[in-house]
Amino acid sequence: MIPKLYRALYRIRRVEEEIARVYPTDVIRSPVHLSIGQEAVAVGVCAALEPGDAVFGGHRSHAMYLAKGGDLNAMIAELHGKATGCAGGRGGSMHLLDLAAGVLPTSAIVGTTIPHAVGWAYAQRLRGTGRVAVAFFGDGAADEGVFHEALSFAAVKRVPVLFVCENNGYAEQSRQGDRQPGNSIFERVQSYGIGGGREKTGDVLFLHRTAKSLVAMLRAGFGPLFIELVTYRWRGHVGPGEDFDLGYRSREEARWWMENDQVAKLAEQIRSAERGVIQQEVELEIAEAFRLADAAPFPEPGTLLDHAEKVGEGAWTAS
Ligand SMILES: Cc1ncc(C[n+]2csc(CCOP(=O)(O)OP(=O)(O)O)c2C)c(N)n1
Ligand SMILES: [Mg+2]
Repeated sequence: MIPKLYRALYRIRRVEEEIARVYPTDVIRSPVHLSIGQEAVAVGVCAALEPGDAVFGGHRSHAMYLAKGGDLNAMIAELHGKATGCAGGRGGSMHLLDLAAGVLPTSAIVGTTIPHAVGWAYAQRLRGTGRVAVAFFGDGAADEGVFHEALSFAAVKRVPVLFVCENNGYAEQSRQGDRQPGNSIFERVQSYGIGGGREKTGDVLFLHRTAKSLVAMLRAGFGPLFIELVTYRWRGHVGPGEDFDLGYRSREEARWWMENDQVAKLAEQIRSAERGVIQQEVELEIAEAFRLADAAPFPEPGTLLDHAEKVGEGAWTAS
């Protein structure tokens, strides 16, 4: 399991570092919200899922998309606005999807995919498929009315959905404490009769074990469940750079998280020869994804309305 988790963590870290490196050249036609530092949440949780399960996310979803098995080439092409992108080059970084891998379309509008996850999971319950959904969202999404509406409905209908709140302490540059009473979102969620927990740990092995037992509970009919995972983003809210000079947070605050970097921690637990092979394979895969994205065409202007028509025909319906 450790090599598998390491590969997933290293791959996401390196993909996003590469996005950050090429971003100033303007080949990426999309704002990017990087997950660097937060990867362990998506990796730990998604490793507990089956291919037929589905994940739902928001603007910061590169890690979730890749951890669930989303196609790397299609994601990088999407960021480049190319026709081969996972949303046909029309959506960019905040609108990722890979239906075959169980990545349902993400949205830039904070909180909006939480009810999508609930609806999808409710359909699974009614059909008796045994599949579960995971809704990934941030602490900022808990400020939205739709968050509470979705929790309430999920609790009443005993929906097999795992709510994963990636609490990095900020919504853009505003602190959680300036927007919400108390710091425990899970404490408030319990008033809906929803079980789960709150953890401040980057430990990917712990997160994976926890997610596995929660997912097993969902499949056994004990849904919905909620985990609030305190985490920390190392880069700015949006864009490739750091933003410790903006005055809303300090580098000192990031220190504990950087010292507990899961990519480095897991690397120490793998023999160097095996680690080298993983790193080399991942680097080749990333270089190829950027090469393909660069070479791919932009969408034809004449196809602008293609997907608008297809929505009406139900082409986006996931099985
Ligand atoms: C409904 C809505 N309100 C405001 C915004 C602007 N906005 C984009 S990201 C963001 C912060 C979201 O914070 P959080 O949910 O904690 O996610 P994080 O960026 O920390 O991962 C905001 C307010 C938006 N996209 N949608
Ligand atoms: Mg946040």
